[in-house]
This record gives sequence, structure tokens and C-alpha cells, in this order.
Amino acid sequence: MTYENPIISGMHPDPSICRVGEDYYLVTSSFEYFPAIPIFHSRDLVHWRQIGHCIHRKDQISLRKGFPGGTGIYAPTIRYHEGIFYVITTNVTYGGEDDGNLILWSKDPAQGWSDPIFVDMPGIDPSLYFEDGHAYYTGAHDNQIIFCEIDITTGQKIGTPRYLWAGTGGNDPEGPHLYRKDGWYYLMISEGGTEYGHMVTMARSRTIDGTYESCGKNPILSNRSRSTAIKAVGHADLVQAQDGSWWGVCLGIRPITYPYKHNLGRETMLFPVAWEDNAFPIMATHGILEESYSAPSFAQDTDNTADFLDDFSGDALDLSWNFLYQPEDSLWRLGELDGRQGLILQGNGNPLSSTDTVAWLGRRQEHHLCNATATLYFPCADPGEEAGMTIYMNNRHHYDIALIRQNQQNYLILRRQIGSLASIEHMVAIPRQEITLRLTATKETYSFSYSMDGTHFLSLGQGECDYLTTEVGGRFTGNYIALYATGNGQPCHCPALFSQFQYQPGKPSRQ
Ligand code: 6LW
Repeated sequence: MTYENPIISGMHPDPSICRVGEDYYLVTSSFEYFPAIPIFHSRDLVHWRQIGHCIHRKDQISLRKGFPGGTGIYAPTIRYHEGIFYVITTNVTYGGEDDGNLILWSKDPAQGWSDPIFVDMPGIDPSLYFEDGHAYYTGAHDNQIIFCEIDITTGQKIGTPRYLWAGTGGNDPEGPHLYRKDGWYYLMISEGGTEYGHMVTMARSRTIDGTYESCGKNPILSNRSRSTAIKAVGHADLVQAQDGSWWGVCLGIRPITYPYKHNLGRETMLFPVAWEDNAFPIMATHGILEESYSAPSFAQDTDNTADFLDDFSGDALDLSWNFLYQPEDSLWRLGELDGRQGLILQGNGNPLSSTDTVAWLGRRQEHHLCNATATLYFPCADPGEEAGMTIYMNNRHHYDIALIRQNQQNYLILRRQIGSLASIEHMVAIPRQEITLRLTATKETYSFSYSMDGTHFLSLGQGECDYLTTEVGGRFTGNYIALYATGNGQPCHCPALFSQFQYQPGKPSRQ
């Protein structure tokens, strides 16, 4: 059996992995989105199912508003030690509330996580290494890898921090993890930045605090200057499987155009690792990550369909949904409106271009080719009221199909915002309060259509994918498909009810 990369598609960067018996757990970065730090479970390394989030209560931590794609939760590491799961991460707030490195712990990762234990160490990309009752922190600070023993229960330093390694000369030495094998401490890091020059390098030492000597074959993993479909591979973590084999996870991107641009963010990849005794490991295909590999011998032939249908009839949201920042309770609920059941968004005055809290609920675009459909009931009556669906890179880069109220009429609009340019490209009068909206994505275009009966769709217009890419308007995040409501400057009196949300990969419909 073979598998295809990515193993977790859509924006899931900086993966970290651990094994407990025959169960694998994986976490990724989540930036300004809430709940934060999605956690996945797998029995075979190839098929992953989200089981929760490590930051799932609004009072666990505050996420800084105002810097989309650049603040919030960066690069978590997950480790299991003596019956407890530990996740260490950084809340990047640029000096705001709850800034810095913190540990969350859980005895059952699907059931809930602790309040944060702030760690008295600087830097980003923190990692933990446990040995003989001691816990060690490594992180990226001041263009080097910083290291110190810490008290895992309080986050306090034990002893004096020291620098272990500055890498091989690439920019941004970061994403460190320590492993012990055959009497060596192996320090794996990433260099070159998280873009097309990204690479994984390694050094080793006989003692944990150094001296670390660089592997002669560095970088041990990189797709820079290669004609591979997956680019920018880096920020890796390793795990030894129950059969003794070694595997790595890392982030990578899948460009859609030339010159390269990508719209799904950085995704999680899996690769085999050959690790002989006393030698540095050989990663993927002699250090190059391919799209497809033979799966682990214990892989299961599970049909992992990514089709997703949500009628919002449950008590809680599906784990794949995210808010922008911690949501205000007044902005959303699951329930009934005028005899219809669904997700109710109650817009505040913040427009979609705001960096503040918006009535917004989204899930990642996980496939280059996909359809997303939702039915919207929006009996709006006041000027400025708006509700719809958006393909959203961030507040300055998004395309929206929405019902609005203008000149005492309801219109359906297609708005495109590309940086500081915002324009309503198409507008049709719609004498109705209920309509089905559809987004169809290819590698080239995002197309929008609508239907009065849920079956026959009429085209409203389209826009290029290029302008909703990391290279044009993004930073660390990838595109979301979101439902939203706003009063555009004043509270929206009219609630918007969304029902029958459907996401289907790989099947762009003919229109
Ligand atoms: C993360 C850094 C990186 O902290 O990007 O690719 C940053 N690696 O290690 C944000 O994801």
C-alpha cells in the first residue's frame, strides 16, 4: 500500500508527533484561529482523525487581534511522558497579553487540556525532551538554539540557559527537537526560513548540552532547487514506530502557479527515515521529499473520505470549524430561526476587512479542487446588512458571495478584496431571503454561483486564485472557507441562518 502527501491537507504547519503504544498523536500551529492547536490521532501514520484541540476553552489564553497570519499559536511540540501528554507552544502577541512559551498537559487528549503553564524561557518553536526524571527545553532564540532544564510543573528554569547550535549558516535556525539514539543526542532543526529555501539540518553530541557537531550531509532534508511538486519542506519531527521503523513529519507547500504561489498554506507531510546505528538518519528519498511512499507495514486500508456535510443540528460545532480569535457569545449560536434549524450568525459592526472579531465561522480549504455549498436565510432589512460565504486568506485578501441590503432591496454580490483594492464585481437583485451559495475552486479560479431551488445553479462570477495566496497577501496561514455576517459599521439587526453546509473535494461541478 502506498500513501500520498500531504497526509493532513490544508493549513496544518509545523507538525509535531508522538507515539503511545500503537497510537500516534500529532499537533500543528493554528495562529489567530480558535479553538487552537488541532490534535489528531492515527493508528497507522497515514490516516489521521482530529480528536480535539489543546486550546479549547476561551479562558485558557487570549489571542492577540490585529496582525492576521502573524500572531497567535506557533509551532507546538507534543510529547508523552509517564502517562501525561505535554504540548509546549508559543503564543506570539508581540508584547500583548499571555505572550510567550507555555505548556498544556492532558491525561486524555480528546477530553481536554490544562490551563497554560508559562515557561520562563525566551524564543519560539519550543520543544521538550525528557530523560531520567529531567525535562529539557529547546527553542529558537537570537538565531541560535537555546537550551535549559526546566521544572515541567512550574515552567521555571533549572540552571543557566545555553546555546547549543546555530545551524549550518541558513537564516532562521528554528524548530529544534532532541532525540537520543545509540549514545548520541541528535539535535534536528530547520533553516532557510519557511519558504522555498527551507531545509532540515542535524547535529549530534555525546552529552546533552554539547558540543554539537554538524552532520556532513546537511541539509538532511530539503526540496530547495528541486522540481518536486512539494516545495519548502522543513520543520520536521521524528517518531519511532512500534515495529522499530522511523518516520518523519514535516511541513511542505503545493504551489498552484509559476512563479510559485500557494493558497492552502503549509500542509503536513509524512516521510520514511532510514536510521542506521551510530549514523545520521537518511530522510525521505536521499533527503528529498516525494509525493508518494510505501506506507508503514501496519497501515490500514481505510477509506478516508473528506466529504463533509453539516446541517448544524448537533449541540456542538464539528471540530473542523474555527472562529477568528475567541468568539463572542453574542455573535453565534446553533439553533432555530423562523422555523429553520442551523448556524445563526449575528453580525456586529466589524466588516470582513476588520482585524477585530467578526461573526465568522470557517474551515480550511483542504484541496485545490473543491466545492463548498451552503444555504443562507437572511431576511435583512437595514442598509449595510450583509451575510454570505467567503474564501478567505485574511482580512485584506478574500472573495465573498453575499446577500446585502441596499436601496431597500436585497442583492446578491460578488466582492473581491485584494489588498487595499475592494470592489463589488457583480450584483444581482434577489427578491428572496433564502438562497443557496456555492464556491467552486480549481487551481486557477474561485468561481461563485447561486441557486434558488438548491439544484440549478447560476454563475455569479469568478476570481483568480493567485491573489489569495501566501506569496501575494498571506503570511503563515492558508485559505479558509467561511460563513459570515456583518452590519458594516453598525450592529446587524438581522440574524443570518446557515444550513446544509457541504464541502466536497475534487469534484468541481459543471455550471
Ligand atoms: C514557525 C517556524 C516556522 O514558528 O514558521 O516553518 C513559523 N517554520 O518554525 C510559523 O509557523
